[in-house]
Amino acid sequence: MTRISGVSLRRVLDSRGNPTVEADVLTVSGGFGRAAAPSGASTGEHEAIELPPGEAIAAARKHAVPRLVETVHAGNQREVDAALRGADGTENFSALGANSAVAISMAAAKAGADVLGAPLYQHLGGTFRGDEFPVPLGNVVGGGEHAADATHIQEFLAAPVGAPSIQEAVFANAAVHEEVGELLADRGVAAAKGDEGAWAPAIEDAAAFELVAAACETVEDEFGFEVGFGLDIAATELWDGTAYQYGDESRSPAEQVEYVAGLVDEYDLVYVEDPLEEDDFAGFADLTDRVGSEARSTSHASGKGPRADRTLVCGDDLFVTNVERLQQGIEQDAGNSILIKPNQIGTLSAAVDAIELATRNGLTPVVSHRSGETEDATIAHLAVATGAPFIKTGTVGGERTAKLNELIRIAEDAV
Ligand code: 2PG
Ligand code: MG
Repeated sequence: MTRISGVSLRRVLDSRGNPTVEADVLTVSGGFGRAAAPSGASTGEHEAIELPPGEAIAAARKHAVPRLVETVHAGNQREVDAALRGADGTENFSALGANSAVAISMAAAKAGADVLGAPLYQHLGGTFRGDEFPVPLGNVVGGGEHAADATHIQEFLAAPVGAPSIQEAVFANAAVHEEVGELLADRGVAAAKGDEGAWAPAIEDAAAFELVAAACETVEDEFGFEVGFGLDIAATELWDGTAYQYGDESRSPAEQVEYVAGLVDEYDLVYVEDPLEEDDFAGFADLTDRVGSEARSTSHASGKGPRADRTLVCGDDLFVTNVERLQQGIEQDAGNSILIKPNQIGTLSAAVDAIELATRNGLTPVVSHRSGETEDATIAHLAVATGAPFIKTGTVGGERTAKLNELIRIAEDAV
């Protein structure tokens, strides 16, 4: 019933105004799924390859579509993704483009769910899926590759770890975003928004820490549960081959570990992503040893749950959702968390493999958007289906709220 009868591909707009790949998958019984590939700006060296959308579409039409149509079942995700791998024939989707691959992979999953009449999270997660909901990490201030003349640290992320429901968590993050906007206005600082909708003011990182800490505290009091915060340092973008460059300030790898450990202590950070450059497994291990194994010292006892009990040291560019790189991290104790971005690896099956390997080894998976996004909400379903404890998907802006509002709808259905 889920046998694929057609695949169509087109170029659509992403949130940065760039073209990206959208795929439709049809089944013989009339099932339909549509999905679009996101696109990163601070991309890791070891990610699967994103081709220019026109090229990726032409390659997929030539090599992938003939393998899928009339042969493969949309309801069998492993079969779909193996066909995509076979059509590509490289290690990193450089022939097909990870953008075509992931769009087809996600569209097939939706077509499979459609035939079954099940919501996507249920189709992907099955009946033994838990009923845990991810805590949304919400970007409220940022710079780096996502905004010019703003903070060096790419993302300051609100983390409402004490929220009793996904809905309250989502609204708490929006409240932190609003509060930061008001604090900036009070100080007379003009601020545009970066690629993910976070404020992008021309302020020092130190000032951003004070603003975000104050805003989280205000929202915590207002909502009555713990609202901590975290960072995506995106350190590869600061790394010049010898040191980390923060404008006029420079930090050696050892100083970087010291600096980040100090920030974790001072601000009781819930989460630190990419604190070191993308090949520094040893540095990740060092920092994880310093801050990732002990209980957080939060003074805000309210609602403190198991999700907030240790600082997550998360590998994004380090692991690139790749089980081989994750395995290396596991062997070296480099990090205690992995960011999961399906387009970094090209298929939903490979993303689920990374989540499962992480979970089996005590690492926390965090499902994530990209800075360039569309209205596609597949990652909301993936996070719920796999019981991922966190999802990073922005705070405001239509392409971000598409995922957040979908989580609210899923919760109504699933809890
Ligand atoms: C990141 C992401 C998403 P980009 O670094 O984690 O926030 O950014 O998509 O630009 O890689
Ligand atoms: Mg990152």
